[in-house]
Amino acid sequence: MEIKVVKDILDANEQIAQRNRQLLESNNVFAVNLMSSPGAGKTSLILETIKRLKGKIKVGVIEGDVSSSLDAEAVAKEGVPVVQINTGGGCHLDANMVFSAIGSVPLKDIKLLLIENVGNLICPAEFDLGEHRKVLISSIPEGDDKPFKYPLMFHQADAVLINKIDLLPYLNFDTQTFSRTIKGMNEKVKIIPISCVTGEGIEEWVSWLLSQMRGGEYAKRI
Ligand SMILES: Nc1nc2c(ncn2[C@@H]2O[C@H](COP(=O)(O)OP(=O)(O)OP(=O)(O)O)[C@@H](O)[C@H]2O)c(=O)[nH]1
Ligand SMILES: [Mg+2]
Repeated sequence: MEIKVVKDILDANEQIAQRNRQLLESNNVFAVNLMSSPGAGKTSLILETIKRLKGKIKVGVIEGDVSSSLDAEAVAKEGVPVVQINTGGGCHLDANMVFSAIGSVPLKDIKLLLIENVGNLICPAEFDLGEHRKVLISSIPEGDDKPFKYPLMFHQADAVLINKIDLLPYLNFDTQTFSRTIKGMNEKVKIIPISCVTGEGIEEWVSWLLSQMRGGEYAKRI
């Protein structure tokens, strides 16, 4: 019986996620679900991405956190529309939370919606939000064994960004083995080493993001 309940929840989530996707597409908005453990660099990446796309593509942001609006305040300073979702203890965003927030996002004015999920490598992988791409940020201080411990997240990601590579000289992290392990689980995944502090790799990330948007049916309108 318990298994059935879980399945019902995920089925209901999937239906709302599809509705979110249709709503986004009818407004020509491309959505990215950014996932990582706490502190891996989701907000830092959002801020870097906004800076690089300034004057090129209008961005909106949905910030998911258990509590506080600190990340949303940092994003708002960049002058982009941002909506905060507080899950009140929940360890992930779900499609219904995003549906509630989307109503406050000016979809007609933006082309790209960045959704910062709650910092957690487990539950966010289970819940489709209606996004077009899932991006996982895995950072050097977390260690290179994470694909073995949280396989679903690595298996589902369209891209894995290896963040904080400026710290490589100080920590034991084997980037090549890490990348090889991920490719073994998910052969189509794009892997980009980045640093939100030095800016290394951010250009490549933004190029990949734009290529994904341009590959979609809304491409010509971007
Ligand atoms: N050295 C280094 N520090 C970084 C880098 N990116 C982010 N940080 C730092 O890591 C800390 C956490 O970064 P955030 O961007 O807040 O991480 P987050 O994933 O949004 O964190 P939560 O929202 O709490 O889950 C901050 O102190 C950042 O300055 C990086 O590339 N290198
Ligand atoms: Mg954050």
